[in-house]
Amino acid sequence: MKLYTFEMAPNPRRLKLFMQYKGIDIETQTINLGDKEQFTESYRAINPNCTVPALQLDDGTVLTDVISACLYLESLYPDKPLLGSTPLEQAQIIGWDHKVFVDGLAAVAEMLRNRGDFFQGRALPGDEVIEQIPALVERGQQRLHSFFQALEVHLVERDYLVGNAISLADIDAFVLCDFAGWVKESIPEGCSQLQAWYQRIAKQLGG
Ligand SMILES: N[C@@H](CCC(=O)N[C@@H](CS)C(=O)NCC(=O)O)C(=O)O
Repeated sequence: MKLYTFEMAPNPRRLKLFMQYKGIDIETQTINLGDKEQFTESYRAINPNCTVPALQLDDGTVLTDVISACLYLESLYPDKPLLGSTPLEQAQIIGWDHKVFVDGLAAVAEMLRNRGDFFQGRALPGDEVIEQIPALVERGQQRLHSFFQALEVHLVERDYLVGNAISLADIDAFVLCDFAGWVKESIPEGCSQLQAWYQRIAKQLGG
């Protein structure tokens, strides 16, 4: 297997933390998004979507979504499960992970990509020209604030988003909290449950 990634970007970081927690080590090649290496012909041949991460399997199949790479790796490396141990846990983890992606990570991406020169014509990932819509910056901020509140409410009397152990949903929400810093947002002062959960997850992920 070979992993194409750019570790500091949020989606690659989700997969990195998942693999790190489970002790999975895979040959890795960096695709530098800062230098726009995702658009080179050689990388397009691996992932025509021009996004990272991409996990290339030994038979040449390429998984281009974090969730599919995690599901695949969880089957190969079942120790320290991060996708649940019962059918109900599995369903709830996928549900929360979906919310984190759509309501959290996408909200920050909406704020980040709809302003500034770097993302001009690239308001969404991929090589299609998508113009920025500056009004989406404020909408993204509203969505992010609502989601932080939703997490705060959910975490009352809970140590983890689902069940009694860390899961991919926690890892992805943790990445979201750090990604919010890219648009100068952070866990709101009043969200004490979320703050405590963040410290708990940071400790388990090793800082
Ligand atoms: N559906 C993909 C999304 C991956 C994605 O959007 N990755 C971003 C980095 S966080 C990317 O490659 N962006 C390339 C670009 O902005 O051109 C997944 O779930 O992994």
